Amino acid sequence: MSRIVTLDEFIIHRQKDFPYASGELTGLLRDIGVAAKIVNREVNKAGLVNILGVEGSSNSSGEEVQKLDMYANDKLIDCLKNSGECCGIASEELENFIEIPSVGSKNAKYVVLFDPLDGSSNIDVNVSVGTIFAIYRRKSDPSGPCDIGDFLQNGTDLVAAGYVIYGTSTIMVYSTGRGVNGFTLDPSIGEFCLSHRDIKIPDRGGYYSVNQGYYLKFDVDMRRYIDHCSDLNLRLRYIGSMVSDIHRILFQGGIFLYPNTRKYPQGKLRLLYECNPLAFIVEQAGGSAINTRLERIMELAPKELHERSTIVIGSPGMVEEMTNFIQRYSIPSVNKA
Ligand code: AHM
Ligand code: MG
Repeated sequence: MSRIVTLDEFIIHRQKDFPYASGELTGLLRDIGVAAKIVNREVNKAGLVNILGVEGSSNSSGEEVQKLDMYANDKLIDCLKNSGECCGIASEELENFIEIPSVGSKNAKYVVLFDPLDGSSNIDVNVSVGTIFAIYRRKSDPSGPCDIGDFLQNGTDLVAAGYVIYGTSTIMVYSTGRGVNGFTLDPSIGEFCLSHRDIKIPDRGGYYSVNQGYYLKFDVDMRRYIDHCSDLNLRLRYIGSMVSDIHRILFQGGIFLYPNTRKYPQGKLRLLYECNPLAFIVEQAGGSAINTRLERIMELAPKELHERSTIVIGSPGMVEEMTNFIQRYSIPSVNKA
């Protein structure tokens, strides 16, 4: 039997890959791992305690906030505050970023952005949800407070990103720019253990993921591509929890699309804490991620914290094929995001 490698061991071992690493990033990833275990505990007992359902307030985009969203948000903030490696946090559930006061004499070098519980409309019905995170090195002077410029960085500047899925098992997948690895939580020992080493996405797959209920609200190029997927007898899988759909595609191949609709002319998903970290993971695994203007997601220059983007992401052969449809069928006058 091969030896179990825990997340902590793996992170510390990998620290040696970075010539000037001094352990801060290692500490941050471990903090996120701890928060994920706490969130996992609550997600798993959500049916037993009064934590399900709508909290009653709205988030920065006017959507209903679920109780577990806020719980996950608070636990991530608490854990990231502890080690003093993070100087600022931005979250889907916070209108503005928050500054983290320095711990002792440490000048924290990193900011973290996250969607604490992606797919939260699924919580009440026991469907997988997940945490998505993105870590950047701050650009501002480390001796002072962080500023908005630290958060509005391109995906190409990401230092690390990943996600945790609270599903049939709880899995953390992350990358520091040297491949993608997955860790499954073993509840009996309370540790994330290396279970998926150096994940590589297949060039093509048998699945496509899109909210086909919006078919008539999509542009003609998107409709043609969806018809093509159907002609190929691809299987439609759409969980309503992007992180879970991407997780399946990472292993089995496929394509995920959230294009512009009439309701969301810029796309629905958030560039900074949904699209960019998942694009980073998928690219690191050999896949592709673009918007419907055929721009690479990771190269988009963000203008605001809660900016939305269209996205086409997944197996490289399928994203390329989708690109051909956009080039062939897009109507130039249509104002796409
Ligand atoms: P959330 O972060 O508020 O849960 O919203 C993001 C989610 C994605 O996980 C999912 O793919 C998408 O919204 C579903 O949206 P729709 O119901 O419009 O298809
Ligand atoms: Mg989300």
